[in-house]
Amino acid sequence: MLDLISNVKHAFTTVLGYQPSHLIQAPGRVNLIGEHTDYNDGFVLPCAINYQTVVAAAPRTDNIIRVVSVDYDNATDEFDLTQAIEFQHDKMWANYIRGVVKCLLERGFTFTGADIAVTGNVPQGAGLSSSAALEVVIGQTFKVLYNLEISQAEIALNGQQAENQFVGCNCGIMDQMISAEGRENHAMLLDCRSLETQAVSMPEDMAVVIINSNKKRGLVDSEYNTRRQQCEEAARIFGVKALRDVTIEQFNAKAHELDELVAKRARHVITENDRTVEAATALRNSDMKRMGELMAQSHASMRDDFEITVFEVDTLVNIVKDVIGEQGGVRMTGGGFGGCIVALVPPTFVDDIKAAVEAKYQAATGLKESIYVCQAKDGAGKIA
Ligand code: GAF
Repeated sequence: MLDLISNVKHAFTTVLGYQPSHLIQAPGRVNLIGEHTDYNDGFVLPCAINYQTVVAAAPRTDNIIRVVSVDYDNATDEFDLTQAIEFQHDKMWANYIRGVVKCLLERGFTFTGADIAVTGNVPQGAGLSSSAALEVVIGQTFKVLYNLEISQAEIALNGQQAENQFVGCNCGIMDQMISAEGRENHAMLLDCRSLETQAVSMPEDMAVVIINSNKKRGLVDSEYNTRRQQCEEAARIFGVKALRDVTIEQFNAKAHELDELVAKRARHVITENDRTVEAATALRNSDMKRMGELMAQSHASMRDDFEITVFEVDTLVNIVKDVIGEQGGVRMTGGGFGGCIVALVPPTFVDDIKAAVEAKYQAATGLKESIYVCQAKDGAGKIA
């Protein structure tokens, strides 16, 4: 984080010409279990990670927002709060900031401009929520600069709204909520209907290992939207608001009335919800054997029923499984169609995992992995 801070301060002072008044951060996340359940009003169990988006900022009085993006060669964006805030087709990164600002204004928050420099080390396009971290850090920045009376949950909802309505990606609420409300050394059991959260302490003797398959995530938006539609169709047939309201017994009794593909999608969501709630208990009790079983079932369900894993990701999961046996768990994490796997393992296994992946993954897939050993960190806030 020290590098991020010094880079962002440097960009602020060199490009904008004076010292920032505040430093703010928001983390990326890894989801331990509960995939594609958030937009079904279900449960998720993510934790915030020690990869963050960092902002240096200062307020202005002339209704202008100026932004410098360190990660895009100090590219800049500028807009006026008194004019319509337009989508930028040639500068995608700027739309996350524009969208968040526009949604804050629409919610009735008032402020008079800002200078913002932004950087981050959340891997982009890996399924670790770099977009949510950016949306949340910008919401948090305005909260800090203008003492806005906005809760962390509303910062998350505002970020999701920006992504859904301005950027045009139909995501659920998990990523923004964990980035806004994560807690050090804890995972978060989130009820995506009520937005109630429970902090679940991470067992001390477990490492969180994230391995990026570096398989470029293809067709993510269209496949994601198709899955959402299939889940909505299943909910309609069951006559409920969302699949969260269907038990596995109810599903089994009526599954034959559903189109085969829709039934598989629904079965993933319904069983994943149950697994996620049980996993929170397993984690809380440091019952890593059960946690490992649940993560394995989750992966199989994503592979066979929801059909969102790819060869590279399945390969990584199998390599890690062969190393850890019953000592922990491993599964794909995030939206799918590429991206990362997550393993919860005793720290003594980390070197063996690295060695096994290095020896086998590239040989099997032609791709080179990236490995991140992470800790669960606090959600968004001011950097002291
Ligand atoms: C992506 C989405 F942004 C989340 O809302 C969630 O649906 C996830 O995919 C799948 O669990 O990260």
